[in-house]
Amino acid sequence: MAAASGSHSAHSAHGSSRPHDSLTEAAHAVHGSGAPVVAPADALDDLLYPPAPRPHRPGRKRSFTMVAQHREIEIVKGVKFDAWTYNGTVPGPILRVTEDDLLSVRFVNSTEHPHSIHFHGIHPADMDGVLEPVDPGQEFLYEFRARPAGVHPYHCHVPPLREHIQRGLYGALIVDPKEPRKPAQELVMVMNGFDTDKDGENNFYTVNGIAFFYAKYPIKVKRSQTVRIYLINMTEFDAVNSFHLHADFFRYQENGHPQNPWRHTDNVAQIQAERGVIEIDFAEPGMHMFHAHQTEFIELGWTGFFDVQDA
Ligand SMILES: [Cu+2]
Repeated sequence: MAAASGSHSAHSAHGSSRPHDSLTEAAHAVHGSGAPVVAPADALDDLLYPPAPRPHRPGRKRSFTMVAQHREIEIVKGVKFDAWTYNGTVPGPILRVTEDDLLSVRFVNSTEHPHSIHFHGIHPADMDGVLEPVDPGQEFLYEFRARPAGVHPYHCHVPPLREHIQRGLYGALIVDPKEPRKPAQELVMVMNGFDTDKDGENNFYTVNGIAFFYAKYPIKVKRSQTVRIYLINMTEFDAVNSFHLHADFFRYQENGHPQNPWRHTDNVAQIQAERGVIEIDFAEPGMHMFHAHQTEFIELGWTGFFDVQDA
């Protein structure tokens, strides 16, 4: 299935009638030079760079508004997707709180379908976003104490769940631990796929919503400070997605839960809703590739570079 959708996607992505040319273009895109990205370099900043952490202060209230809204988004040059979004983007906004904050999320449904927000984590059952679908034009207030520390997905939980997720209703929630993590260059990466021809298989794979984005615009990091990535997989249709780093190793903590051990690797696989924290102390400067190690995903958009600088 992957090979068939792969060649088809590369074809439709570039509007060429000659598959051979399209595959050549895709091969260029893998290395950045020909990446068919129309968005400017800062287009994904709000989805890549999380807000700063705040010190632990039990009982502090953190209020957010999340609006479900339909929006046509562009996955790759010339390929549009009829998305269902939280606040207009796929993935939705990064929510960041500290353990024991009172997380208060006003959810407004501005679409014509019922939706909800289901947060992973520990909270009262009636705040779980499963048994309380929010009808069109209605709203709901989710309020609970944020725990446990880590990185968690949030997503719509209205059936058919597969449809509501693959359309784009998901995002990242960071819950900072009481004992703060050491300062780092922090990034959020939500891995996903897009079924742009509605055949039940993904045609493109991205990090943070735009195919090939970080191949065209490498992520600049300093070698002198740890790079910390909050990584979540929200890919529908495929059983697994993954993150592989070239030319170095990293440490990985499942769920970002402070009591979970770190393991050392250059490749991590996640099923849907699985997540974790990656920390990289780059040994060498230069361009370090990262991508899914389902290699068919690479030419369908899931590839990028860190530009590691010594300065
Ligand atoms: Cu929904």
